[in-house]
Amino acid sequence: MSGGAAGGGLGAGFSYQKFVYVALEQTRLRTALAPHPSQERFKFIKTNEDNSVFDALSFSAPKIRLLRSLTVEQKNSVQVLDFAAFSEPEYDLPIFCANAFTSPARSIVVLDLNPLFDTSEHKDYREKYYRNLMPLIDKYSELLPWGGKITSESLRFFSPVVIWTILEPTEANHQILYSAFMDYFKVWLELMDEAVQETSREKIDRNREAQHKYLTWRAEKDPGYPLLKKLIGECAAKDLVREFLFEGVSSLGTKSFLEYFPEYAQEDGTVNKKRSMAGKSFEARPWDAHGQFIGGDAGVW
Ligand code: BLA
Repeated sequence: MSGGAAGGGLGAGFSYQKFVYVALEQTRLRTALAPHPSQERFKFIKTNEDNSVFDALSFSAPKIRLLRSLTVEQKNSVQVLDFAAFSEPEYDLPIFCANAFTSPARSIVVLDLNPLFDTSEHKDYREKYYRNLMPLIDKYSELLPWGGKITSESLRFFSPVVIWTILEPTEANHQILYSAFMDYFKVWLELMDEAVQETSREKIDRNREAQHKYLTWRAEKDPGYPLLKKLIGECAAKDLVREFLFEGVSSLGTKSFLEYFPEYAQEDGTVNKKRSMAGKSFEARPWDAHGQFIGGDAGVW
């Protein structure tokens, strides 16, 4: 394929708006989306740079606690997509996670149904949600190959069907990404449709805490944060992260980051600012075709 539309040869010219638009359209075919309270607050995000545009949308629906999307577009340079969906704690649904950072040099992509519970430890959870999804990985493993070494801590938030890839930002790759994004999102919508409400208080509490742990991790360590800080300033970036992107971090639970991730504690009791304590690893995809983790000890915490 050639480099795309006239003048659009740079990958960073490709927009993620269509991804969001079509995903919302697909969602509305199945359920009734209502604006989430955070949507009004984050409608207009003031940026430090004239050429960058933020677009933030958030909704809830029956079974869906929060479905939110953020795109950032900088003319002819950077394009960002951060799209996620979280169920109500009455369901143990995986968290839909689509993150793409595209510059003229490359696209860094994570697309996954992030498990609520670590799939190496919780084999029942792996069987329940991922056993039937392994064909997704067969479909995309050549077109969207494993992106190489990655922050080790990230692995425990990933599922055996995660797409972690670094791509040349061509139009062809953008199309492949679009197709993978839609496939994964439709799977999530199907799981959502089929999900049966949990009635055991204990299980609901467990789901809620697992989601809170995930939100706590991402609100503190998300790789997008430095760029957000640069574009909108530290205060606004913190607010966006805690009250929009990972909304729920202040309300779904009371445990602190260090209670969940004590390995980040410094002697004076503050959180180590390093993104990773364990460093990068996993040169190759650490799951086999059946979704068994084959990455050795480094991935098991
Ligand atoms: C890089 N983003 C990365 C990397 C990953 C992710 C794995 C590669 C570096 C690394 O190994 O950490 C994404 N990591 C994730 C996701 C999870 C995770 C989704 O653990 C979920 C559990 N990326 C964004 C947004 C921005 C962004 C919104 O999603 C900017 C607003 C930027 N990501 C971004 C940039 C890099 C990056 C600039 C490269 C710089 C770096 O590696 O720090």
